[in-house]
Amino acid sequence: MITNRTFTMIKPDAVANGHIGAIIDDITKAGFRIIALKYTRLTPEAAGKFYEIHKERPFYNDLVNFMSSGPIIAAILEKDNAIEEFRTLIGATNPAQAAEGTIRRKYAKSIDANAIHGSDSDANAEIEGNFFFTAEERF
Ligand code: 3AN
Repeated sequence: MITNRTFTMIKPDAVANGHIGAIIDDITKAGFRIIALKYTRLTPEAAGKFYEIHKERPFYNDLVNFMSSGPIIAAILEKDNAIEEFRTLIGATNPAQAAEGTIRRKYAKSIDANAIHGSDSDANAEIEGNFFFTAEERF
């Protein structure tokens, strides 16, 4: 099991609002190494599959619609203790509760359009990274 990697997406709101460069700058300045990175767009079907884990939650349909509403950045990142450190860097799911200086506090406007995704476990980081990148791209 890989323990020093996480997976992230810069979500459609942050891409549309012109924050790609600033967010990547925050990520690399925090000491994360970029292993793989792509600018892409999720179809509603792909977004539905990616968020299948949330299928029973009341916000599932809105989440799928939002995540397929425009281009995103997908990336695999590496750093010691990556999952925890990255979730600290991005801040709470609800940007109103995110700590000062976190990516969501700086760039997100609402709990649904919250600028960035960060994996919540090593197992999910691997599943999510595999969703977007081939074995060669993840090397
Ligand atoms: P996180 O991304 O912080 O791990 P999760 O895994 O609980 O949060 O939720 C996945 C995504 O679903 C969030 N990033 C957010 O976009 C959306 N979401 C979570 N909770 C809500 C909610 N109460 N209302 C609307 N969207 C939500």
